[in-house]
Amino acid sequence: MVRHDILQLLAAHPQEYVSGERISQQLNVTRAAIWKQIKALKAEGFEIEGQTKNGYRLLKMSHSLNEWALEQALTTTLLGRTLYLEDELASTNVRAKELAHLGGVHGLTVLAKYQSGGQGRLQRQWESPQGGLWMSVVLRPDLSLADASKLTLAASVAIVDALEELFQVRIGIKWPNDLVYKGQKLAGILGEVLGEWNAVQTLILGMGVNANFTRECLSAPLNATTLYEILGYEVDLNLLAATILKYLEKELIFLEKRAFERLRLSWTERAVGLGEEVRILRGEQVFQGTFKGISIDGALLLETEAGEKIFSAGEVQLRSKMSGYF
Ligand code: BT5
Repeated sequence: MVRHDILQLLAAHPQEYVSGERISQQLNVTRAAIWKQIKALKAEGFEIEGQTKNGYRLLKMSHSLNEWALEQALTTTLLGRTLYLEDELASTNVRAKELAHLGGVHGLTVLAKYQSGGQGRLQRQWESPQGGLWMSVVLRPDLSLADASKLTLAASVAIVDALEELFQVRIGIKWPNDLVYKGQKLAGILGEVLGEWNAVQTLILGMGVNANFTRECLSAPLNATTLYEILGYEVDLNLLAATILKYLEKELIFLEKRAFERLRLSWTERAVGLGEEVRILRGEQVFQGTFKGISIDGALLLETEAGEKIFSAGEVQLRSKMSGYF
């Protein structure tokens, strides 16, 4: 793509002018075509200075999602190496499922700048305005169906670690898969097993992080926050996506080596509410006890007066005893 070739050329000479003539010769495109592409790049958020005499120079990379910039930021071997980035999709999970059915490879990653029908678990909605990180990865790991829930645990850990590395913020995991900052939801994960989990096992791992938008972009009743609210500046979404994929790949390698206990401990270290008195809601039933931790399958362990009880995600909701949320 000419646009990416121009970027590549400018990025190879940071802070320096590259003449229009040179770009035109090297890429075999007209000066008018270059100007058009530079305009498009600026609209994507790249800061490019153009001078009639000297040519163009790249001053700042874009913080919005861009295929080329994301590829530059990737350090993974498999995850994100096949990439689809769209301006708008109903849901990246739905698109990833379609691509998986068409033979999409392990690690194939779908991103959208905006989702018109973002999905949460159990048919719930996920609000996905512009500026967020809405990403789904197709995984065909060397694991069994029983291990599927471990992958969503791994995704939670990967997001927490990426945010800590990049922004030194400490995010908590609220069982099973809410990522929260001071009790407010910052990110969520939707893991979906595809079709039959036989010889080829496929799971779609959807990750949504509220990033470069204000709290007002989400509907009022949500107990939510965004990276912009926490940090006070816009983050580089390409770097964020690449760093999450880096940690996810690392967790996946451990999981495939059956190093499950390590993941359980990583998850537990990042969990909120451990050791606290909590209530578990299962339909009309309410259980009360101490949140002891999780089993390796991601089931919640609750110590009640009647002994230890185990709850798997999906069927129940966790509530702090005092307030609605942690
Ligand atoms: C989740 O569901 O938390 C999973 C969210 C997964 C979203 C990603 S984005 C990329 C991929 N493509 C998709 O279509 N989905 C995935 P759950 O635990 O069921 O939480 C859903 C609930 O969170 C909703 O019922 C709202 O109460 C709340 N919510 C909705 N949008 C939110 C947002 N942007 N931030 C915080 N909370 C939100």
